[in-house]
Amino acid sequence: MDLAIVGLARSGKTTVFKALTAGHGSASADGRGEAIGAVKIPDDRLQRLAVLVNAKKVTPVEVRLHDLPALFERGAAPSGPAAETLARADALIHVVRAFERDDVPHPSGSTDPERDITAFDAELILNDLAIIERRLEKIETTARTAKAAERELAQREVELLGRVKKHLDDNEPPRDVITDAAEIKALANYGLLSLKPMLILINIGESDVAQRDTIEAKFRERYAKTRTGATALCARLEAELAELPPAEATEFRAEMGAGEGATDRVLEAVREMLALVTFFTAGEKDTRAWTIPQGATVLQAAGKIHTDIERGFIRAEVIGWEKLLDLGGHTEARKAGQLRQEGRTYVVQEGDVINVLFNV
Ligand SMILES: Nc1nc2c(ncn2[C@@H]2O[C@H](COP(=O)(O)OP(=O)(O)OP(=O)(O)O)[C@@H](O)[C@H]2O)c(=O)[nH]1
Ligand SMILES: [Mg+2]
Repeated sequence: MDLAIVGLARSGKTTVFKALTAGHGSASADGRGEAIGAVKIPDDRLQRLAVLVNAKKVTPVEVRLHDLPALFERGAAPSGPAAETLARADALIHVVRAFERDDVPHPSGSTDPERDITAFDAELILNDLAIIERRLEKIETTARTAKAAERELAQREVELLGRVKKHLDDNEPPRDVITDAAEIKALANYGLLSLKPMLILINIGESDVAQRDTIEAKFRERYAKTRTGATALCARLEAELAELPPAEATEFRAEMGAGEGATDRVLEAVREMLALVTFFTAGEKDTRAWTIPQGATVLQAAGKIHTDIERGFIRAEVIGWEKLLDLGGHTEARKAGQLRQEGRTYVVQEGDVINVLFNV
């Protein structure tokens, strides 16, 4: 999963990146000047499953975070490596400045998170309108003149793009209204930024840390929708805490009323926003956690593991992680008649341990 950290200049993007990646895997520059950090999602269930099957290797879900430069400076559309990263990203983390600091001037002269959220969305919308208008111009001719099969495809595309455009014209980011998986897939190649799920991350000042929950609730109420999430944290404090030994960090957190760690909270907010479920494969060689969209079938889960496994799918043996641990393993679960045999249309549930039987 790739998450792009975006926002206006000096909103705290790099500080958020540091807070989320420090002490969690590697941060590296990719040679183009963009920092990339890999964060492994901590999951206690996975660790326990690995112990149960005596796994040689444990593979958590990995999230790649990309720290991007400020977008839309002087109204310019994203270009070069930043544009590529944005196009590939599964979701955006929009860092919004809510901290006050005289020595770090805000590009608009004052701190006003609501204004910045609206302004940033307006930039995303403008960017996408230009893309859609260019595409519509090209394809409208095809929709009128091409041979029947091609014409029908083009007409369908014109219809879908027209609908997206209507939302953009109304200043409404389509991420919250175009939610049909097939439609999102059909639009995937355009790189529409306002269609990407977005977590609004309110970067609060140190003096507001004790009010974090209240602030977060306020922004959630106002902005959280289908594929827009909202959370609040003090990036600078979190970046500093992330550098401390865990025990010390916990003590500081308690003293400051800073709650749980930033990484866990942000990743949980992303998971919730993307409506992902986690499933496990409990192999001796490798016990692994995976994520797929809510409502996905076990056949899609198989495809995530390997396309060969999807192609040769016969059936899947499925059991909830807790039940598997209670029973003591797959052999015991089978004996107890608790290892369910599921066909390709079975909808994967949170915490399922899945073993796909397949032939190649
Ligand atoms: N007081 C305070 N300062 C912060 C906080 N987050 C960031 N800053 C400061 O704001 C300045 C800008 O932070 P960066 O993380 O570099 O911001 P950025 O969005 O990456 O900036 P650009 O990449 O230049 O657009 C730095 O001096 C940070 O220390 C915060 O939560 N509280
Ligand atoms: Mg930066």
